[in-house]
Amino acid sequence: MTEGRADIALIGLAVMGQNLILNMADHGYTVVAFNRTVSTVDEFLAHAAAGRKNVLGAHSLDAAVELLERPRKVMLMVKAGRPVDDFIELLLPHLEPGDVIIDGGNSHFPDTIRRTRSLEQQGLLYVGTGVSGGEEGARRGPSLMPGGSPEAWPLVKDIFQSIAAKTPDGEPCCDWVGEDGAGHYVKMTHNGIEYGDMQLICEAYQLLREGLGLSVDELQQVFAAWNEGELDSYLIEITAHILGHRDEDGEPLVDKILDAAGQKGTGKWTGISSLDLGVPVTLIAEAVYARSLSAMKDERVAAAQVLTGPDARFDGDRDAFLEDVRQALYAAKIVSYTQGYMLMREAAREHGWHLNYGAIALMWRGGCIIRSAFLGKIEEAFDRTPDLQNLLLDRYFEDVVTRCQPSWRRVVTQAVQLGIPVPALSTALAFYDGYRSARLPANLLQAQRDYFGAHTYERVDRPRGELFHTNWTGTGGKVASSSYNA
Ligand code: 2AM
Repeated sequence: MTEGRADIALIGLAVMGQNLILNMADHGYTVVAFNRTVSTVDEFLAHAAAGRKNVLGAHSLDAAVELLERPRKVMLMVKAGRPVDDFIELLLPHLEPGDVIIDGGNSHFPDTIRRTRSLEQQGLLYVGTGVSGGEEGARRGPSLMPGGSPEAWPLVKDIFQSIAAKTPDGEPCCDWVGEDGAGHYVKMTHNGIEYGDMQLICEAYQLLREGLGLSVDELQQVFAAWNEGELDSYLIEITAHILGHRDEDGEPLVDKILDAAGQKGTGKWTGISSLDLGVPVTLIAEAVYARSLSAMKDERVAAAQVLTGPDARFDGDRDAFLEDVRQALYAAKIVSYTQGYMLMREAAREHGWHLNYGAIALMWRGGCIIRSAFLGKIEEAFDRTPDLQNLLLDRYFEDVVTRCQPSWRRVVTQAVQLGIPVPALSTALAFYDGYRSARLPANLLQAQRDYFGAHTYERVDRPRGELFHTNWTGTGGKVASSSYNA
């Protein structure tokens, strides 16, 4: 290979990085591989990439960059945080204006905003891309969510869209997301939604297990059947597989797994961002808290000895309840995605991103963990109404929640009576009821705030923006009901 002939360099040869290289090579691109621990480069070439003429190893950054055609494209698949900044620093002396650095790690979006600005000031282009689908996705087709310098998109588009997963219609699950940190923000939101989807499935599982008393085998059949209908998704599919998996002694493995969940932080970031932006993304937040509560295993075991609740089994129509749970799950899922989209819309406003919401659904349609038939419905909704303000107001979703609503209410009611926690299913319903309320009790809240802190309030019979204060106690000086404009 002569100088300047490779299409892209990829730094970071953990499994994700290696698989992306092999995926790119499968699609005819010539890729340079480099890693901090250089011996990994040789191992990769000798084994996983053995015999591939279009995978080149480099033993230094200098050598890696030398092999690239211009403008150069260098993709980082290293640990998020400091290592990304360190590699950018190391790369800078070897690059020139117009070259592109791509970060495919799970970086927090504020870091991507900062890096894009800093590199653009130096004449370089930067892409922060979400990569979802795990190791298998990286190898066979991930969902890719690139954002950053818009001028970089035409330079990486072919490679990205070739290696990305494809929808059932053959469209690539990769499109330009938006400016600076938009790609990593959308990936973060994807992960938050993933937390929510998983929690909803777990609540359905527990209701059926504890409430209905279904066996693991029966549950396996229920989830397999659900996967044939509108809930058709990767997460429901793997749940059915998990429930069918036996331990070495022939017992269901799921029963032997400790009920204390871990997390890596992207769900938490979504929750924090929602609080920062003032968007009620309640379902994802509950999903994060549900993991936190699960992790308090020892405390729960001790509390279970002391605290009591109903000890009831569901004694109604089992088949009807099963169908109720399925419908509740679908309705709550719609609320979760509605909240996720509300969050992205507000983040776009805050950061000046021009997000294409239909394209985001398309990117999530295949390759990633939340892939589902349902995302096709979201894409259709944005096709129908590109500036759709809220998913719940799309005619398809409105119809579904109307249809599922009686079941959803029965399930939440039953869960409360049985004492089975369903934080995600119930917060979704509370959100739905709040969102469709023309009047909420915040009038009283505003009165309380004005009472103790003179925070003022607006009136229903006066224009918005006109503020009033009442001297509620009649003491404390001469504060008449004054009004002024904010
Ligand atoms: P390594 O093989 O030399 O450890 C995933 O961990 C990838 O990120 C690996 O390629 C790893 O390189 C790289 N990585 C982890 N921490 C790093 C650091 N502090 N600096 C550079 N690369 C790092």
